[in-house]
Amino acid sequence: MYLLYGSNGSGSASVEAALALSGAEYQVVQTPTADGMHLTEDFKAINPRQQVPALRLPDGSVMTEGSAMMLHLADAIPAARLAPAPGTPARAQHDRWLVFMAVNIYEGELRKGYSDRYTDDPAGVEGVRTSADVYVKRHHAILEEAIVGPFILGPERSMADIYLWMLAGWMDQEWLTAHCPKITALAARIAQDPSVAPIHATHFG
Ligand SMILES: N[C@@H](CCC(=O)N[C@@H](CS)C(=O)NCC(=O)O)C(=O)O
Repeated sequence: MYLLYGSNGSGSASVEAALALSGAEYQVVQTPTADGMHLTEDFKAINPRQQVPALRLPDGSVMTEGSAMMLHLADAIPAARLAPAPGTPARAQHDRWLVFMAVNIYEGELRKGYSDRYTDDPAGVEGVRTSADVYVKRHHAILEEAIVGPFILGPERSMADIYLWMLAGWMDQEWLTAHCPKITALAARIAQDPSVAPIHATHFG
């Protein structure tokens, strides 16, 4: 049994969708960041960084970093076929784009959402937010160009697509529809999957 420490609208959405699509046995331990549940001593013992998601594996060990969880689940549950086989060129591209999204787009979203943490100057907060917004959009545009279609790598859905569905959900939908039609369509396909639809409603409804 996997235990996913998560919060609605957070980076736990992609891991929850990955667990559901993998057919894994799992439970979500609600850790709402809006209520400060990630700041408790109990949660600090689970993730010293005091962020969600955190994932407790069936052996009791804990991992953090949502993108690493996606890669781990792909390899731990290969029957779900949510990533190309390890060591193949296709897998290299899969991992490339997943990490691209984690270190650029997710990171940029944090600068948008927690702008005050990125400057000591109160007058600079809005500038951090607006430059992060431009940065996130620029990286969506790069990804848009790279999508083979209908999914990132071609006809097969992968963990990278599930991750992109989450990031797309955080975007201004009007901007995304106008500038990134491939991402918009891909995210809609993931959202409409019967296993993901209730998770989509919980995180983005
Ligand atoms: N690098 C981490 C980032 C996790 C993260 O920033 N989570 C946010 C929610 S999306 C969080 O817990 N924020 C609460 C806080 O930082 O106070 C990952 O990719 O999983």
